[in-house]
Amino acid sequence: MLQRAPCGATGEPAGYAAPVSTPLIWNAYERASESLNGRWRAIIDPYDVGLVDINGEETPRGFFRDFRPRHEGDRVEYDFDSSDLLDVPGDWNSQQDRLFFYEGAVWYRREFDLADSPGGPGARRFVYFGAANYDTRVYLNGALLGRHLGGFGPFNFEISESVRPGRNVLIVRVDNRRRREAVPTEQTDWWNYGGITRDVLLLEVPPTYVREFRLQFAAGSRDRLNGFVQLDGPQAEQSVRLRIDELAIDVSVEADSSGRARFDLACQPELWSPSSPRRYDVAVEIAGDRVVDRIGFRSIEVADGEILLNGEPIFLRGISIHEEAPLRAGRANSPEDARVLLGWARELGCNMVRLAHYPHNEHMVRLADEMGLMVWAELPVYWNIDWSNPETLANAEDQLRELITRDGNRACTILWSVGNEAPPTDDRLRFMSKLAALARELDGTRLVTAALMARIADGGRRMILDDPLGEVLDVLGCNEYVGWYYSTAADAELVEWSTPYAKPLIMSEFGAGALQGLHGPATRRWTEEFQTAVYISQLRMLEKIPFLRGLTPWILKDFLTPRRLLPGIQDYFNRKGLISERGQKKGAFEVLRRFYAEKAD
Ligand code: GCB
Repeated sequence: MLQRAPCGATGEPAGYAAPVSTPLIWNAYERASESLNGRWRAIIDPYDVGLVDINGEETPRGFFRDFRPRHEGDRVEYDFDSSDLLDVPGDWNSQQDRLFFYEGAVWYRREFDLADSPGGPGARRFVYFGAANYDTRVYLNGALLGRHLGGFGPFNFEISESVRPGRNVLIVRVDNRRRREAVPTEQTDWWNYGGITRDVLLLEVPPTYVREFRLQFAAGSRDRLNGFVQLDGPQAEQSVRLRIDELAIDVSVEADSSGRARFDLACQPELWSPSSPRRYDVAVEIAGDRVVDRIGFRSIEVADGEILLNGEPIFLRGISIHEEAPLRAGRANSPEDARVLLGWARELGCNMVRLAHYPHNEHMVRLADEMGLMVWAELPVYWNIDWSNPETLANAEDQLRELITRDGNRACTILWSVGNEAPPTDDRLRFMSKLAALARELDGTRLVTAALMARIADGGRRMILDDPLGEVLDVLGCNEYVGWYYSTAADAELVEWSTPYAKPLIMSEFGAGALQGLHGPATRRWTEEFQTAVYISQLRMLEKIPFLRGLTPWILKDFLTPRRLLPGIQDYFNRKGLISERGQKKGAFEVLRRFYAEKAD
């Protein structure tokens, strides 16, 4: 969520619902750009000395000013030039031992020389962040550009007015302290990686440019493409040309005075599917700007309790994944990380991945699109959110907007999940229903889901999925841990499932913890055999659920979390991975792989 730069040098924004300062530029990687990735200077500032004085008031000596002593006797108690270096993109926790548990502020500095503008006079420039966790303030040449809240969404600021020829100083303060009112809130079961965790780009666009573009099948159709273009700039009212050469499409539409142009075309492209992830180069052209996106077209619907991909019932063979690097502790942030993670999912026989519990980086989604892996995308509306706080809702809504703006053209994304495992209170129902409604308003072409929890009845013999939120979802998700948090593995096979909703169910989580390489009887917790036994009986139980249409077990790989403290076993890792953090597969991987091989079409 973006906030307008308030008056004053640093000053606190008035509230979470403050207006957006610079609308998000879609498809940043396809623009003329310069990468600002690399080694940035960083000052670790646990007491916020760079922001406030001893009374907590805004300090006139804020670090964003990048002061240096003017003479020998001058007092300046920080110095970017001799400070540490941190990698961007990258979480700070995995870069220095002393930052492993750190939650607080870090000031980053990156200097850059403005290259000659290939776009010529009048070109507009933006600084774009794939994500930074969580509360980010961005300053250019000593002035605040604005602030962004949220750890997993892209954001950008226009710097056309403040950037100057020659040397420029970009200073970014990132604060990852957990807050009650934040999304996510204080408690999560994953590492609170702080820092500028995704790519940073300097974008250049013409004075009037294509800011956003969406093209997908119209809801319910496979022969009509529907979408819009949003122009930004002084010449917003002009002709917009849309070209898909491979489909012999070349049409022009007039944008209205707000820069909006709408498309509705009869067209029968080859369909995108896991077995044939066909995509087309789609070009949008206006006077002075041209952007290309590679887009696949498919339909996704529910009917009679089935999930229909391109009109055919499909069973979702999924796995849940955290955005953690495959072979080193830390946030995943590169195309290579995505290739390993999604390669493992493919090896498992998946046709779908659940990117839990927040929007993952764009490399991941683009690669899934290319590989033909369907995606469940999720908002970090997790556990005990501040449901009755309107600013928290506004924040969650903004995170949803960022996600849909970024990924609205990805055929792979079939499900928007508005959250995970929240208690069925009225406030939460209202909050998550609003998110579901917003998802539909912004994108009527995909399905809305959430990971719910079932009610345990008859001493564990019956599981009833009657969470009232089920009413507003297209697809039910459910997290259950029969055989791990309750009952035994053997009990799983006796459990009967029911729901009052005539809707398809994806079992969005089940699993058990095992330390890779630890062997013993199947009754001994933490052994691979224990985990395998849970998978075997879970899969038998799941086979008997008549409305089950998919599963995304928990989870592909062991991941860091401050909630898992058992020495020698967990050591801050959630051990429910099918693969260890060193990339070694556990026995249960093979159990699921075989199950999926049998289910494969
Ligand atoms: C859940 C949560 C997930 C946890 C998992 C666990 O239900 O959705 O984030 O990591 O259980 O391991 O307990």
